[in-house]
Amino acid sequence: MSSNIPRSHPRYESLMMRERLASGFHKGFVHETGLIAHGRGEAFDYLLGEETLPVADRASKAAAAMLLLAEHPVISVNGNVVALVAEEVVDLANRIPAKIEVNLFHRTSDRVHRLVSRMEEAGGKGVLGRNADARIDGLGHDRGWCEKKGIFESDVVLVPLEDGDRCQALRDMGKTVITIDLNPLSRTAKTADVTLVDNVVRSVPRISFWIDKLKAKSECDLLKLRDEWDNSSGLDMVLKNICSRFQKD
Ligand code: PTJ
Repeated sequence: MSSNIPRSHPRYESLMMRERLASGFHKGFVHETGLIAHGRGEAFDYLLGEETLPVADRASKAAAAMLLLAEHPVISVNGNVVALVAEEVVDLANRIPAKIEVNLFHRTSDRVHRLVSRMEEAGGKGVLGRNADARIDGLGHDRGWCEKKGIFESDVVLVPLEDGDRCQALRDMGKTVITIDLNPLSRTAKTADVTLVDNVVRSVPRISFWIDKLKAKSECDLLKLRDEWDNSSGLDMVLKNICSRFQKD
C-alpha cells in the first residue's frame, strides 16, 4: 500500500480501511462506486462511535443461530467485502460450514474471476460465482445472475453491503436474508430478516464468535434465538443510540 500511515495516528484503523479499499480498487476488486459506498458507511460508523453496539451483537447472535439452522447457507461477497474481510469470510464459512459466492452489483466476468481467485488465495474452497447459471427472480439486470448450487438454492443467505432491490428479491424467493449494513435507514436494512448495523470488519468475526458459542446448542434453543429476533425493534434501538449521541455534551 502506498501511504505510510503511522500506527500512532488516532484514526489508524479507519485510515487503513481506506487504504485496503483503494488498493482493492487498483487491483480490480472494488468498483469505483464501492469507494463512495464505503464513504457513506464510514459516516454512519462515526455516528455509531466505531464500535459494536449491544443490539448489533444480539443481531450477530440471531444471525449465527439462523446460519446454524440452515440447510444450504451461503455467504455472498462483493468487491468491498473481499477487499476488507476476505480471510474473515473464509474463516466464518468454514465454521458454519457455508458456501461462498462472489455476487456482484456491477457484474463483469473479469471482476468475478479476480474476486473468486482472491477468495481462493484467502483459503476459500469451492468458491462460487464464475458459473452464473441462474437468476434471482424479478431482477432484470446483470445483478440478477447467481449460481444455481449457491445463492439460487440457498435457504439462508448472508449478504453484506447489499442493494435494496436484490435484498427484497431474495426475500421474495423465500430466503432468510441476513445483512450487514452501517446505514440503519437503508432499504436493505429495513428489508432483511436480520440486520447487523455494524462495520463488516467487526461483524464478520463477531458472527464467527457466536457460531462457536452456539454450535453445541439444541435445535430448539437455536429456533428460540431465531424467533426472538425482531429486526424493526433492533433498527429502532440503533437510531435511538445515534440520536442520544447528539444530545451528549
Ligand atoms: O462490488 P459490487 O459491484 O457488488 O458493488 C458493491 C457496492 C457496495 C458498490 C454496491 O453493492 C452498492 O452500491 O451498495 P450500496 O447500495 O451503496 O449499499 C452499500 C451499503 O453498505 C451502504 O448503506 C453503506 O452504508 C454500507 N457500508 C459501506 N461500507 C460498509 C457498510 N456496511 C458495513 N460495513 C462497511 N464497511
